[in-house]
Amino acid sequence: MSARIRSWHSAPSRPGYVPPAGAIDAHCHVFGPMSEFPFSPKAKYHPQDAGPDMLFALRDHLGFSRNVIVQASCHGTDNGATLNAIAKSDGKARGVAVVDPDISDEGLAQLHEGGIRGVRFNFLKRLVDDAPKDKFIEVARRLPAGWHVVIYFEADILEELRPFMDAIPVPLVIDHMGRPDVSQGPDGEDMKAFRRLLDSRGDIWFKATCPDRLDPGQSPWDMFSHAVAPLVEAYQDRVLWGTDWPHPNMESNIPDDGDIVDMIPRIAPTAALQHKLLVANPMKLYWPEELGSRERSSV
Ligand code: 0GY
Repeated sequence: MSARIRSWHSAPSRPGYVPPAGAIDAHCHVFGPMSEFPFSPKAKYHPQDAGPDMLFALRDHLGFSRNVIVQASCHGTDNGATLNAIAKSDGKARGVAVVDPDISDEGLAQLHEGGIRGVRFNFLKRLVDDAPKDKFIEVARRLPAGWHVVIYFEADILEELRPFMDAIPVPLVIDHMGRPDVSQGPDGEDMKAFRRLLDSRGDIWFKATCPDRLDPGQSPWDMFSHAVAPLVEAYQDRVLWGTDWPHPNMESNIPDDGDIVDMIPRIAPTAALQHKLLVANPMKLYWPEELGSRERSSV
């Protein structure tokens, strides 16, 4: 096995921005601990342990209340580490699983019981060996009520994936906006194509995440905020936000999570937008039972 990498900042700063009460980090991961939850034999990177205690300490340090933990590719389709973190969260975490498309209905029901509310289909060749579209559609048709599908892809395959996405009968959440080239600005080809996708269905959500991955410059990631703020404003009822901690695969330019949080008021400048981004929208997807019927109705 290659050396285990540490992709996270050892002492993130405390952000200047204070998130609203109940704020949710809706895109983060856990790694291990590997003594209990080993890597998948197909893992494309091998990180050091970044378990639930570290995640929850960071959550408190940054001023957040809850987490949505997305199963990382290094754990393959064994969701043990993600379920373990959810179980330890006192109800403050829910998750998104990666499943073998042949998973039984009972297996899906068990994941629901463990706090999972969606499945992720990953199309990044550097992270997964295969992404069988037909099987993904079949499993999407069998998901428990209220679940959604999270899709991770890069901008160059957006058009190719359109028929696949059209065939998914539940809400979609697009990781990191499908990785547009933010240096093109808010009206660049990638953002235009992404807006066309969002306009094609009212139930496609997205994560305004990863300035550190998408902006070719350094913090404070001006290209990212310039390109993304208009998208957040235009689709404010369908946008989520997350730290992406522990920043899988980042071996250089590891971001300071305090800086990542300080991006929030730059892409969502008003208190009303921030509340939607951090509280109202993720609550609809992940804790709908805590909402009244009027707040739930737009999912
Ligand atoms: C992310 C991005 C990445 C990795 C994963 O599951 C993963 O390994 O999601 C990436 O390398 O771009 O969302 O964390």
